[in-house]
This record gives sequence, C-alpha cells and structure tokens, in this order.
Amino acid sequence: MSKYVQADPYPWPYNGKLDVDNTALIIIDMQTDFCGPGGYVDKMGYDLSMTRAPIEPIKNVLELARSIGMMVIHTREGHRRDLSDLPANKRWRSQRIGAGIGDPGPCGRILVRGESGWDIISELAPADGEPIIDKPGKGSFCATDLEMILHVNGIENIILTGITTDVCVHTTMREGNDRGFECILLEDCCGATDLNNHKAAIQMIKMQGGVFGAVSDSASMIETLT
Ligand code: C5J
Repeated sequence: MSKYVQADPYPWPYNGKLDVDNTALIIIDMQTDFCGPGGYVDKMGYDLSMTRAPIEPIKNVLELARSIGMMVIHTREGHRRDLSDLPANKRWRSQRIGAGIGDPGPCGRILVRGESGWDIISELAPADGEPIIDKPGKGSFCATDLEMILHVNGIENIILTGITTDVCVHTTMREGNDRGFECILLEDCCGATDLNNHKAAIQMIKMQGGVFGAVSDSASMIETLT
C-alpha cells in the first residue's frame, strides 16, 4: 500500500514507497559549535536561539524513528587535529571574522575533532549503533562514506533535519538529490543563523516542482509514521 507524508510541493515520497526499511533520518551537525554557548556560531556573534529552535522537534522525530526501527544517521562537521583536511581558504575566512577554525575557544579548538565544541549536544546524542558521519565540509556526501552506508542499507528516502538550513542541510539535500535519493526537509527541524536565509532555503526547494525534493514538518512526518 502506498504511503505519503503531506508535503510541499508534492506528497512525499514521489512513488508512495515510504517504508521503515528504505528510509533514513539524517540529523546534521547538531554540535555545540553550531548551537551551544561558546561554540563557533556563538563566537561569530549569531543568535543561538535560531540554531537551537529545532532541538525539540528533532527530538520528537528521533524518538519516533528509534521506536519504529528506522535508520538514524548523525553528522558532525569538523577537522583532523593536525588540520590537514582544512582548506587554507576556509581557515582564512573564519579567522578574518574572529572565529578561526582550529584556534582555541571557550569549547576547545573550533571545529576540531575530539574537542567539546565538536560534540553532538547531549539532547540529541547518538545511540549505540547509529552511524556518525564525520565530514570536513558542508555536504555530508563529500569525502565521507555516507553514500556507501545508504546503499548497503537499502535506503532510498532521506529525511533531512539539523543545522544550518541554508548551508550543511541544503548542501546535503542537493548532493543526495543528485545521487537519486528521494529527499524531504522538515522545516521546523532545521534552523539557520539568519531567518531570511532559512526561509529562502526552504523556498528554493519548492521551485521547479520540487527541484531538490519536498518540504514538510515534524508533525506531518510523525502523523504518517505513527
Ligand atoms: C556551517 C553548517 N554553517 N553545519 N555549517 O558552517 O551548516
């Protein structure tokens, strides 16, 4: 029997094949560096309430996904401790605005693997057995084994949540879409450092009949999966 989530601009997934075995929930970069006091986003001077807003909605979807046995994948943006995977231009740009990646901060070295700022926040801590993708860039498919993990596990549909809407979530959605995965972004489960950028990122997805997939929210997803 076909199953769809109410979504914009089309009921998702396109083919009605929404199954616990072919769908994964991806939670992107819910790290202290992006939503905690003293982290990278805080150091850049952005309002943390924007990137913290999705914590509760994600928690609700995560609890349901775990209870029905859906695959859950977490990602973390961060660099090797020797910074050998940190492009010089990425470092330079961050240093220019006083939040140098690799430099010491209140939560340890900014965006460096193993530091407290790089950790996923306790509210959304990965459970045993849930894959964690460590990525040096914005997209979760770039320089990682995410695509391999999705294929090996028979995943066709991806539910995207996390931060930030316009950067790492959007880049991952575009990468996934180009690889043939059927993607949906849950609007209230994402946040950006700027509200207009969040809204624009959502709007972009809906163009051209759903150019990168579809948009829905946590309540609609939970209603369909329950
Ligand atoms: C950013 C991210 N914004 N997780 N990273 O640099 O979106």
